[in-house]
Amino acid sequence: MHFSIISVVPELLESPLGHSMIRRARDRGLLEIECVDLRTFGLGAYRQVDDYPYGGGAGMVLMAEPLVNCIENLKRQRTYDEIIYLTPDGKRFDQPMANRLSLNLNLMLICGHYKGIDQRVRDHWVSLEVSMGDYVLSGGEIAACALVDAVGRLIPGVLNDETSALSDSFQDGLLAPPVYTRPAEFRGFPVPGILLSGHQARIDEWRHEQALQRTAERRPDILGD
Ligand code: 6GU
Repeated sequence: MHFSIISVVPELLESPLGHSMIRRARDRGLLEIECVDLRTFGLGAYRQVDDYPYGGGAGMVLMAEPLVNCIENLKRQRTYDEIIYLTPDGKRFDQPMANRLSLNLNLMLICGHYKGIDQRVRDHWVSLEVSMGDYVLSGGEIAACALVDAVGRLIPGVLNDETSALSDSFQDGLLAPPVYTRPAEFRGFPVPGILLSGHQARIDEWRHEQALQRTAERRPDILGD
């Protein structure tokens, strides 16, 4: 799977996408991530990428021309399944959306900055607008990293234990149950005895009950009925 990420601060993308699982997926060729500096397509001697908003108001707007030149340059190199703009007024990202996006071959991500991007780019070039939640980040880069991580880890072979994505919180509509590791007692606090019992069927049942209970307590909104 290939991601092309357009940003005015590509440095922000490097570390989050350069370690751990995502790094290993890239090293193994399961995941390609290309970060494109929008400034490369900036206009004039100063490589201008933003300008004042028509009608006035605070903040700058990313101009249509550098952005569309960048998008068109990328589109000459591959066929994108989606051109995604990361924005707080987009469709809320969730596990089902991550699952759907993981079925694609090529995704382009556009990180906005300042007051956003010229609306004409959104209207005529962007195919999907995605938000990471109801709060405002100062740019789309951290949101893009979250999307690439959530989607990238679903690509077959990326996780060491391929079944482990299936037991994630949200993947079955429930939060994940609590987990414990050694020692069996820590500062007087024991691990629930059932986990040491060796009865796999009862352990599975206990985990399911814990997941239900945790979801009911913390996220009753995601419980169907
Ligand atoms: Cl995708 N971008 C920005 N700038 N802020 C956000 C967001 C995205 N999602 C939530 N807040």
